[in-house]
Amino acid sequence: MKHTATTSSLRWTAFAILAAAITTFTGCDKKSDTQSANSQGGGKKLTVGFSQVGAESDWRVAETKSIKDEAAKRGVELKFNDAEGKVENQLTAIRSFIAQGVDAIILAPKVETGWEPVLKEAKAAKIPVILVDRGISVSDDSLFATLIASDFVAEGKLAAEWLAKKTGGKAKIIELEGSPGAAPAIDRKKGFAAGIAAFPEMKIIAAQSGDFETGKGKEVTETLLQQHGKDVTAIYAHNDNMALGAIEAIKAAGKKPGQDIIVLSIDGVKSAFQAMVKGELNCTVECNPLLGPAAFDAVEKALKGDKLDKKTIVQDRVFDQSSAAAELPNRKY
Ligand code: GYE
Repeated sequence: MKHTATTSSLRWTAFAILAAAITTFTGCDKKSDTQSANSQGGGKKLTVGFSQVGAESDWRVAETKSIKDEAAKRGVELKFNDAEGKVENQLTAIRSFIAQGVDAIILAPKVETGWEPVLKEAKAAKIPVILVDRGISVSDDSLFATLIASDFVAEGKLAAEWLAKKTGGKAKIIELEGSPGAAPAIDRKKGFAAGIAAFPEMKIIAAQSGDFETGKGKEVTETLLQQHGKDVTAIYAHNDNMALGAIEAIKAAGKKPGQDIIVLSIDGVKSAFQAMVKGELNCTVECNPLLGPAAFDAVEKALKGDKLDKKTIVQDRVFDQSSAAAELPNRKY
């Protein structure tokens, strides 16, 4: 998504001017712009709870930082919970945010299912929930205000298209999947499968979850290379961190990552660009984690009662070794 600091501050200024005008019109005490913008009527500082999955990848660390930085910039009090990869911890965190009476909740849900009861509790308490980065499946979409995320099916397709072009439509692929039940794992698999469907000589010969982590990506690749090492020509990982782990495993097996085996993944974190510059990673499809500004814009709109789109799609790009060196200095995460 093209959400620059400039657009953000323009909107901010417009909002502050509007708030000041309303204050003057209603004859209330004049407050500073910041107080006005943060107040929900009474000059009260906004309190927002953020339930984060964990810190399993560089992407997620960047997302956490973006949300924390944006809260600080806007003078919002952020209650942050790191669920350490456990859905139960996310449910507990959300219930605790509700009990504390936060103004809004930002949720990065680990998996797609199981959210209805807790979201109903938030709705009953009139606390808007903004979903960031991963979608959920619920029967009633009024249970969340909006979802701000990338199109993971499209990302998987872009990865498949890049690989088809690179290999002339011929590859024996190991797929390193993300966390079971997570939207990006489900959709990146779906998109990739759709992308290679037109190429009968592109086959996934093994697929296993590496839970979006470097260490697990390495472990799983080691095992799969022992079983399929002679055949594998490409490894497609649902995120960069697992690809970086796979690169280590390929080296340990005495092969050259990026040459003997093509490695491609999704996210576009700095370490992936470094690996492309070294010639070890071939391609990464960007997935922008800098969701803080859009998340807090959505919080403010939801609290004002403005209508929000149910989904905001973040725009992503494809990078490979031909564009990596030029792009590396521009990477923000
Ligand atoms: O690709 C991965 C992370 O939900 C889009 O989760 C996110 C994914 C991201 O751990 O690195």
